[in-house]
Amino acid sequence: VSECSRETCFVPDTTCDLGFLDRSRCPAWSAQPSSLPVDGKTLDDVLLPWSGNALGLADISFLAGRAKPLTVGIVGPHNAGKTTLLAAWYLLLGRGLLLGPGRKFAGSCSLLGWENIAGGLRWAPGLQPTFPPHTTSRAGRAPGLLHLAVRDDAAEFRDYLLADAPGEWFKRWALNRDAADAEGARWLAEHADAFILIADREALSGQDAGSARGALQLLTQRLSAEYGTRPVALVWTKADIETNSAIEGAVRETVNNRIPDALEFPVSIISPDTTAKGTGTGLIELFDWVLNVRRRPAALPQSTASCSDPLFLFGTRTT
Ligand SMILES: Nc1nc2c(ncn2[C@@H]2O[C@H](COP(=O)(O)OP(=O)(O)OP(=O)(O)O)[C@@H](O)[C@H]2O)c(=O)[nH]1
Ligand SMILES: [Mg+2]
Repeated sequence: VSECSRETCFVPDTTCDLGFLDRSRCPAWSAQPSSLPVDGKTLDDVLLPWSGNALGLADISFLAGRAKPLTVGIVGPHNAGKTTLLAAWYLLLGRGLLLGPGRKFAGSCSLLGWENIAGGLRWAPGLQPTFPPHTTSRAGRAPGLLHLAVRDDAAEFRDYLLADAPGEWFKRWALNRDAADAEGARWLAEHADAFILIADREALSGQDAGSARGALQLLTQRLSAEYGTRPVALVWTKADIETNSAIEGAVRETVNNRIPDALEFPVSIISPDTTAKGTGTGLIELFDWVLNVRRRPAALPQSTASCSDPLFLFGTRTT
């Protein structure tokens, strides 16, 4: 909970959003003078506009000031492997294997957030790797957006925001687009530049495969009504698990019918025996797809003016 009365201010997590380095001078802060100083932080500490944790909606404005980040919505049911996918990417990034030739890591404002989800997967000698704990619906600064900046050989710089949202949101959103507790899913549907639709191979081959299929088909229908012309990847997670081809075929058919241009990627954090590097299956290929997502260029209105100078073209009125 912020100590400031303003909803968009998260002092002492981040800096004062009105720009006051000396908090006692901020009119919104002085409403609660008794709460100074906080957590051993003195007034002289200069705070950054980010805390390092996963970013919330109010936090991304300072990032968007540089250039609009490309936002990727990872859409899928509960326990489908969404967070694991992000964690696996982070660990590959740390080993220098994720970005491929010609691209370089250029910073992140949510390293702590990445570390939080990936810490459990980090391998330590003598320990079995474990999966991240379940992510629950969180209120407030959510969905958790993980930030990554990438620079390529042509010195082109890009910010990416990868959304780690809980499966519950999408379940409610699939049933009812306007559900009160699907706010986060709606935000993603509106703002994402690309979608990763997660199909959980474990759920689709297990005991409740029928209901998992139904839920995924419902989610596909919802997404198909929302994605417009944005790129969609259909990702089969837990690709190491035996498939139920009838169920998988039914899901594939629904996706092909509803979102015909969706590309398919099977991924798994388990590497096939032949690769000694331990890079999993399909993870790097999928991230390469993410890196190549581009926003559609803005469409300018058709001009009916007959002026040949582009500077005056749109200002000219034809009467
Ligand atoms: N066999 C196998 N299991 C996996 C793989 N990736 C994830 N899992 C399993 O999937 C479970 C759930 O993973 P999460 O990443 O937490 O799922 P999630 O989609 O983030 O779930 P919510 O946040 O609750 O919506 C893990 O505990 C693992 O058991 C994989 O590649 N192979
Ligand atoms: Mg999760």
